[in-house]
Amino acid sequence: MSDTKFKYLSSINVPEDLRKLDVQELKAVCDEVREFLIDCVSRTGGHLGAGLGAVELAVALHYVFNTPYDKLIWDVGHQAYPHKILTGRKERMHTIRQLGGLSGFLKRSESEYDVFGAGHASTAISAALGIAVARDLANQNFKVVAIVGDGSMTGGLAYEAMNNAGILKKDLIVVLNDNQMGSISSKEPRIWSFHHYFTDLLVNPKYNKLKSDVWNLTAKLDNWGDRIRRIAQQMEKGIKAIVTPGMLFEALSFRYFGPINGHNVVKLVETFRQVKDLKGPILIHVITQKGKGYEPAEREATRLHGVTPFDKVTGESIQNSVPLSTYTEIFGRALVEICKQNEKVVGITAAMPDGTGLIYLQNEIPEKFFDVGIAESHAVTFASGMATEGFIPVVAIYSTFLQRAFDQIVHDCAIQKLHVVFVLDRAGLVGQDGPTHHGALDLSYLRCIPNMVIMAPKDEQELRDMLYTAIAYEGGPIAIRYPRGKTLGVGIRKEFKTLEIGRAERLRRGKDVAILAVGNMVANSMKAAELLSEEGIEAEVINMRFVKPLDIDLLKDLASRIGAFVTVEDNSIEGGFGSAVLENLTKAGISNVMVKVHGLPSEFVEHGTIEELHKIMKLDPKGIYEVTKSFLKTVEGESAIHYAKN
Ligand SMILES: Cc1ncc(C[n+]2csc(CCOP(=O)(O)OP(=O)(O)O)c2C)c(N)n1
Repeated sequence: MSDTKFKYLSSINVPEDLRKLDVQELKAVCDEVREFLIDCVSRTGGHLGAGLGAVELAVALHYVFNTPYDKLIWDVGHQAYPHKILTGRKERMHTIRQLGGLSGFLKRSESEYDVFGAGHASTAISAALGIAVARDLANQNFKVVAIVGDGSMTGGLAYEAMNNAGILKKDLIVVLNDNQMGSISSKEPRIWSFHHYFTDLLVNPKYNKLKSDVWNLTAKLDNWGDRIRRIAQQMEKGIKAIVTPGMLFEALSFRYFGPINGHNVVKLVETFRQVKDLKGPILIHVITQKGKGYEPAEREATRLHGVTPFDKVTGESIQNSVPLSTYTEIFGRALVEICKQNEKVVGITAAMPDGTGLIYLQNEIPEKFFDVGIAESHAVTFASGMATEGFIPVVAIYSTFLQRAFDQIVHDCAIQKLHVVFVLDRAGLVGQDGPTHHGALDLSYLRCIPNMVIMAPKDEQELRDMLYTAIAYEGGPIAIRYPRGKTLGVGIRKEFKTLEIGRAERLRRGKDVAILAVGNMVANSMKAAELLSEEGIEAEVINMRFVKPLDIDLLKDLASRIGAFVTVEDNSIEGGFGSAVLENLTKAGISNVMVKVHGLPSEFVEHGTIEELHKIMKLDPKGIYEVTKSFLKTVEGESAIHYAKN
């Protein structure tokens, strides 16, 4: 780090160094943090806009509070890059989100300043309250501060925590970082309705007329006028207090301060100093701008929310290859086509219209599009309600975020056999976002739910057909899971085709081993089969298509011909597709097959590129080939004997 470019930052290694500065120097520190952040992220990629909006907050919080003794709990963690820069990690920022490097979110094992791990939204107030209660039980006296975005305030968990905090009356500060952008949407990112309430009322003509009527009246009352004006001023304050979000928070027993300009670091310091020692739950409402201080990110907050490496001057991505289309895009466009044919179909997202591809529906048929906020559980119950009225909701949620809605899937949807289509993008390993975001569990958590059908397409054509099939299916809930990223480029047929539920597809004939694969593991397994074939091992490769119900007829046929199966999935092997195969074989009384279940281990996989992680997990073609080969060496039976002889 250059001492001339970063005069202050070069000597700030931990917050203690920051606290030695004069408050008037903090603005310059903020400028340097911002510059450094843009420098780093332009090279590494990662989350940009949210961090830029939270620079002054991070500086002021670490300046006023005695961290790490006092505890800062950041929600989500995507806005915490400035916090990382100030807490001993600036020299490693160039490694962020890379294999072996810093995490893009918060991680307790990474730093004592990361008080609570995160990646998913709306958890900070609950965690902070737990920490405050533990503090009091242990007779300690540190401060606890939760920093939460307005987007995260669309998640019900935040209100559950505030309600509980109001009852427990613990000393706890919540900083509401309100940039009026909660949805990752290039069209309508404003989803926190309480914010509208606040601004609407202050510009409401009735409220303003009442104000001026009272004022005009008092002007006519000579001697009494001044006194009444004073009373009127009090009244106005009262009215404001009643009609601002203060009302909501105060009803929950939080003392409300704000709104405060979140980019005025001196003002923030002043405010934090004032409230620091107050008793009970406090809410400080801070107004910020996403992307603050970097023109491209201010202008295009959604595009520059999370980025690949980019040109600092233009803000444009520096990846120059022409991208193949993504599964997200294929799904988004197919849904629009289907919605045009079937008026009952609607699309639902939980604050991720761009990420899930529902943005196409929002652009083309907005009345069929619903962004419910960061509220996955609500999304599922909301969809279930619509389904009772004969609509066909397509709920598009990332695999990792749908974990939030498990009981809603069970209780509100599956028990009632409601026809809701679940579309799980980012299934499998997602790469740089790491363990909080990998979609490693969906096959396990969906498979155990009665009435559920689960599909995984091998390519983009099959994704379209599966969506069509899911919408035509009337038997209850049905899910499609597919990976992050580019499609195979197989080209797509214009018409949709209905697939037979529970029927697999044989892609390659073989006699030595059957590789049963799901989703994006099918293509890798086909390549593995070619590698095996070069060594004289002939693998039969099956595209399973359905993880539930499984194609049991096919399993029986395979078992009659081949003695060794390898199942391949990018889901945890516990409770996933391989487990399904084992269970179904047992149920069918088939015991003459040796099965190798290959997938993700029962551990949280760290971050890295998808290619790196697949390689490490042996889910790339070479890995699948190696796993199959070494499995065959240990298997007894005809195919193994065949292999051993060769
Ligand atoms: C449970 C969950 N759903 C969705 C997301 C994806 N996500 C990451 S940041 C974000 C927006 C958060 O809004 P806010 O807290 O206001 O932060 P901002 O990005 O506006 O600074 C969303 C929806 C998530 N992290 N967690």
